[in-house]
Amino acid sequence: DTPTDPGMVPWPADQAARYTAAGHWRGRPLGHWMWTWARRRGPHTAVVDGDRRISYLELARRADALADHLLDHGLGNGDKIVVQLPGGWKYLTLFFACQRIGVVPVLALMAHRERELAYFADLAGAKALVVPDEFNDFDHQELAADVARDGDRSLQVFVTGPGCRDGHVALDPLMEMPDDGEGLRGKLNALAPGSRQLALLLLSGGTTGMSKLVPRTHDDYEYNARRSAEVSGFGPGTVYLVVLPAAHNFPLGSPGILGTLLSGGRVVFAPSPRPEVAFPLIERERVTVTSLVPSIAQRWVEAAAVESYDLSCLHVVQVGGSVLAPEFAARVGAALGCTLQQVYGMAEGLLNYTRLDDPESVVLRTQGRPISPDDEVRIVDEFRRPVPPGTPGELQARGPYTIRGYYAAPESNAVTFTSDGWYRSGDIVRMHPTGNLVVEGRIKDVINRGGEKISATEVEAVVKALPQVAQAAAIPVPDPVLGERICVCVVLRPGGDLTLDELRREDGVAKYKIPEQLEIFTDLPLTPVGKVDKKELCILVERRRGSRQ
Ligand code: J2J
Repeated sequence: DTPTDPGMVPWPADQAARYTAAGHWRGRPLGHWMWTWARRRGPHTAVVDGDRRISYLELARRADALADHLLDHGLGNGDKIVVQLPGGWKYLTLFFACQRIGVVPVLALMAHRERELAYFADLAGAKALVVPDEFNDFDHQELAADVARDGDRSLQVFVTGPGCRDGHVALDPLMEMPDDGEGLRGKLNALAPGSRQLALLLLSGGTTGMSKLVPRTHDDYEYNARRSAEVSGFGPGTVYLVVLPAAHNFPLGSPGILGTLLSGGRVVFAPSPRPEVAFPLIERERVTVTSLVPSIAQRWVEAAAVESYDLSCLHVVQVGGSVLAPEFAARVGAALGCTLQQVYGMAEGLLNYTRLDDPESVVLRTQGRPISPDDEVRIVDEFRRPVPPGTPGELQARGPYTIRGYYAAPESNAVTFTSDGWYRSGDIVRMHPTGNLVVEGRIKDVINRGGEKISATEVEAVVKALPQVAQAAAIPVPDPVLGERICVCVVLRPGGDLTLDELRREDGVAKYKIPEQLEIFTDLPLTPVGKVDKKELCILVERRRGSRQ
C-alpha cells in the first residue's frame, strides 16, 4: 500500500511505520470511514443545506451511487477532477463518491476563473471539471466549457443544477438513491483505494512562485480531522456551521466538516458569511461551533451588538487564517457569548489550536500549539540555525499530517522542503513561554487578503503581460477590514501609461486576486542579489501613503 502517484512525495517508510504504530494512521480510506459513520449514525442528520436535510445513511448511499456512475464515465483510482462547487450536500456527496473509488478532487474556489481552473487542471492532469450550471449570476458551465476545450485539453464537464447543456454530464441524476445499495457497496468496497494514496488536492498560495497543489492522503487527512475534533471538543452533539468556502482546509478538515461527521454531529451550510444570513441559521439549527477568518469575525462582533438573534447555543468560535489582534480577540468571546479558539493552520499540514480550557492570556495572545505528539516544530534564523527560545524565526514543521512536497513541483520542493523533509512555512513565529506559537510575520511571497492566500507571482504575471508594463511587483498593504490587500508597484515602458481601472479590467482571474492599489515607480529597489526588494518596497509605499494624508 505505498503511494504510486508520481506527483507525490511520500513519507519515508520508517516514519510511516511509526505513525501507523502510534495509531495516527489507521489504514483505511476516507470512503471506509464514511460507511463507518453511516452504520453508527444512520438515520441521524449529517447535513443541513437550506431546506434539505440528509442523514448519514442517505449521504453514504448517494455517494455510492455517484461513485458507480463516475466509474461508468471512465473515472477511477488515481484520476483527478477539478471541483468547483458551492458548499452543500452535493459537494459532500461528490467528495465522498471520489473517496470511495480513489478519484482525487482538486478543490477549487467559486471565485476561480479560466486561468486558475486551467492551471489546476493541467498541473493535476485532470480528466474532468465539476461545476454548477450557474452561481451568483455567473455562468460556471460556460467557464468550464471554455477551460475544457482550450488548448489540447480534453476534459469531461459535469454540471449540477437544471441547466446542464448538451455535451456535458448532468450530475444531479447521478446522485439519486441506488436501488440495490448493498450490492453496490460490495462492488465499491472491492475498488477502495489504499489509505496511503492521494485522497485530495488542496490549494495553497505556496511560499514562492505560482500557487501550489497540496497532496493529502486518506490516512493523514483522517488523522488531521480526528485529532482536531478531539482538541476542539467535538462530539455527537456538535452542530458545525460552514461559513468559509468548503474547499478550504480549515472548514473541511480542521476539524470542520470531516471532524463533525466523524464525531457523529451535524454539518450546517451557510449560504453566505453575512451575519443577516448566518445568525438566523445559528438560532434555528442550534449551531454549537463554527470557524471564521478574523475579517468575518469582526463583522459578526459588530453585528451581534445590534442584532437580536439568540446565539446562546454557540459554544466555540474558532478564528484563524490570518492575524487576530489581541485587542480584538478579547471582544470575540464577549460579543458572541462563546469561547474563542485560535487556530493557526496551513493546507500543507501542521495545525495549532489554543485549547478550550487555556487561560485567557494564552487564548488572546497566542495562536495555539500543535495537535499531535509526533508533530515536529522548529524555529530557525536566516542561516537555518535554531533561535533561542522566545526569539522570532521561521517555523518549520514535519509530522504525521504535514506533506513532504507539493504535487508535481520538484523545483519548488527543493526550495520549500529541506532534504530531510521539513516544510519551510515562510511564517515568522515566536515560542511563547507556555509552549504556544505566536505568529509575528511572514517571509514568503504571498498576500494574505482576509485569509485568502494569493501568490504574488501570479498577480505579477497578469500585470506583466500588459504591453505598457516593464516591471511589476505585488505586495501586501494594510487594510482595515481584510488585514491586507494587494498593491501592485509598476515600472512603465517609455511613453506608457496605466491606471488602476485598466489594471482591474482583467477578467479570467479570480476577483480577489485583482490589484486594489497601483503605485508607479521609475525603478524598483533591488536586493544585493538583484531581486526586487519587497521589504523596502513596502516601506516606500507606506511612506507615500503617509505623505498623501
Ligand atoms: C496568523 N496567520 C495565520 C493565524 C493561518 C486552519 C486555520 C487556518 C488555515 C489556513 C488552515 C493563521 N494567524 N491564526 O489551513 O486548517 C497564515 C500563515 C499560514 C497560512 C496558511 C487551517 N492561520 N495563517 O489559513 O493554507 O501564514 O491555511 O502559513 O490557507 O495562513 O494558509 P492556508
